[in-house]
Amino acid sequence: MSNKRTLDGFFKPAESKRPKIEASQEVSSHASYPYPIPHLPCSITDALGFAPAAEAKAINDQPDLDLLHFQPYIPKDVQADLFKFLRREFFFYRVQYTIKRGSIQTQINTPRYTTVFGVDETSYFGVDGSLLESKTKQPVPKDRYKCMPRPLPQCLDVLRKITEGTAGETFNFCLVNYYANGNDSISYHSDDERFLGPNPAIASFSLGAKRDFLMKHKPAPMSMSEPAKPEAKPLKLLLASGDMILMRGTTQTNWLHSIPKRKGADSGAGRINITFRKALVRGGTENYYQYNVGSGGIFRWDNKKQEMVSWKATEGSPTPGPPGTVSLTA
Ligand SMILES: O=C(O)CCC(=O)C(=O)O
Repeated sequence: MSNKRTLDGFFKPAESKRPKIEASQEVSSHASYPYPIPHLPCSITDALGFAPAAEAKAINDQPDLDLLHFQPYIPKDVQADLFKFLRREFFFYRVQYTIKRGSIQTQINTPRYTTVFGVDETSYFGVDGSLLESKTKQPVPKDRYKCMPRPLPQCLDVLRKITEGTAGETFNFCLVNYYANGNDSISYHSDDERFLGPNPAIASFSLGAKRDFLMKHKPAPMSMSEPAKPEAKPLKLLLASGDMILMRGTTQTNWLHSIPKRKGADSGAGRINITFRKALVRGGTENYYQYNVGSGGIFRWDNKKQEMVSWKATEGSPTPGPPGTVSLTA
């Protein structure tokens, strides 16, 4: 077929030719989900078969730093559809919690929307969605977790499997951040919790608006016996839609990263970040659900209002099945 646009096509806005991302008839549902999540439309799943869309650039020219930057990882023709699909279908949270320093309690309002799926290595989800012990394959006692772990929906599991192939690592957790605009952010931190084990690999995807990803070396501990290492320079990467950063080796132990607030170009648009990780022990599961689901309300994308709105189950809205029901890959 010729690539030339016909006269007819010339007068129609190109946008109107694009089919809307159709919702799949199949869904992932689980007793822990507020509502089912449709499977990825075939057009997106098929295109993901071509990922990674570009070879990675290695960034390892600084002390203790080992990064791969794929620009992009997600093929260009489905980046926008995947972003819109995930923003439309996921349930999000705006988590609040308190920290105590000495006698002073401070309330923290997480400055972005979050959601999380997965369970640590000591448990896994059976085909019926129930939690089983990895060692014994027996049901996990009801009081094992304070939180209610959620299996990865099919739409994230597809991406997890492809990412595992690229990274040569396995992942059991997926954290999702939605930055509604340039005012949403994540402050400097490292993903170096003990429940991730030594030298954890973390694959981090960007979809939607461009944002800066800042990195700086942790202050070196003062040591009389060891010679001073060469000074590490701070790093700024511009993350675009479809990019993936694989952080590995000694990166988390030694470097901090952040997404600062943004003004100017792209600051009015939303961005989704997806990270795949592997938690080894129960503490990881408790931590991730506490800080990414919490105990507050649910938010869902409202396409008319073009913003996240508070979501409540209403009569007639799809409800999760009884505990244990699941259709993960059906
Ligand atoms: O949004 C990003 O790119 C970074 C997210 C992040 O650092 C995290 O979730 O720990």
